[in-house]
Amino acid sequence: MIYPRKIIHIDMDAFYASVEERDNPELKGRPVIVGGLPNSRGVVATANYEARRYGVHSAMSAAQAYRLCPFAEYLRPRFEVYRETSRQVMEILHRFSDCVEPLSLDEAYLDVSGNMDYQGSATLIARAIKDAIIKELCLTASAGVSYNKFLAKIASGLNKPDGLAVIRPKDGPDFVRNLPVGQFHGIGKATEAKMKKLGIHQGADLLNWSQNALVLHFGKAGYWYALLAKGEDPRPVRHHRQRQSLGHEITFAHDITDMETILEELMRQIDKIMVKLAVRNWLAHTVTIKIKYGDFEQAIRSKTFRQALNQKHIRSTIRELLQKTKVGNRPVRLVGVTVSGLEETSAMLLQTPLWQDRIF
Ligand code: TTP
Ligand code: MG
Repeated sequence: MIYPRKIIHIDMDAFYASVEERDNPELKGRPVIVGGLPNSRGVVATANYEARRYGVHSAMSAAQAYRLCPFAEYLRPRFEVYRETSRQVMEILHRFSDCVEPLSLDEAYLDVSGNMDYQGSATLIARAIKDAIIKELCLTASAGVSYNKFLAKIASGLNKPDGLAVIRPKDGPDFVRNLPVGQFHGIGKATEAKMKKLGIHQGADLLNWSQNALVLHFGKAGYWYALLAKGEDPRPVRHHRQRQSLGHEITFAHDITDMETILEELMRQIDKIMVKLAVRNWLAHTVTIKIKYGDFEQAIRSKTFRQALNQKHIRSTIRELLQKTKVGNRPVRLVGVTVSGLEETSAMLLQTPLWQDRIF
């Protein structure tokens, strides 16, 4: 079975400056520059979009920013507030996936392949994330939706600020063909200059080079460039919390005695769990079912395998475990299933380029 990914990259707009504008409404509509003060030797941390119109940008000296935009509001950063706001942003993101990888205070990847809400549409999930951030924090974020990290991150920058852009699996390869190499993940100024000398300006030029030729010129990174040029990026979203188990349970609205209904519910749960395992590159060795009967008595049945569980035998195992309970004879109020004995696998997930475009 092939598990493709749905990845969202979230990046807050003009983060420090937006927090300042939010906390001081008098700044609204004016150019705002956060960082070193104009008469200092400091640099610009960020500028809001009004100030950017004058050419001010991050890492520029405060003195130069002042020459470009003397009438801007210059503010010292309030890191404590940005850190707290960042924590709130990440808390919102975790509601949509527990596979969240923060990259900085204002940026994170989410793998939402296992989120079946919003009709399973990553685009609708991204919209919901943006809405929650505006509603709860009064800040705007830009979102990029795609089937890998490389393209999700590019997508979040396409319609900034307050943007939402989707690069669908079927469009990825074409998109990359037209992408300047300077925007490729891992290609910095020096490599970009070297590529230009070799006549490589955009993805399409890279495709004309064999992987071997790229490796000859750029070392191991050549393998990476060859992958990116095809619109591929196998890096999984790496969330930090390590888990011991992954499970799901529900309480029925009414007690249920019918074996098939209960089996069906457990199968639905295990399908979700298997997707979650796959998107994290995890394997599980133990499966446990939990049954709570109508009188609250509980039955736990478990089986461990030397080999990792796979979609096929996990289902037959659940059926087998269920037969060791009184399900079918006694009313049941709650059922749950958990997998444990987790190990991380280095095997990369296969990706289908034309996968599920319809609900991306
Ligand atoms: P960015 O996300 O790069 O920039 P931004 O959020 O200000 O603007 P946008 O994403 O809309 O283009 O960085 C996030 C914050 O990190 C930024 O608000 C301030 C800080 N930062 C610095 O302090 N120095 C820097 O050189 C950069 C790039 C960012
Ligand atoms: Mg940002």
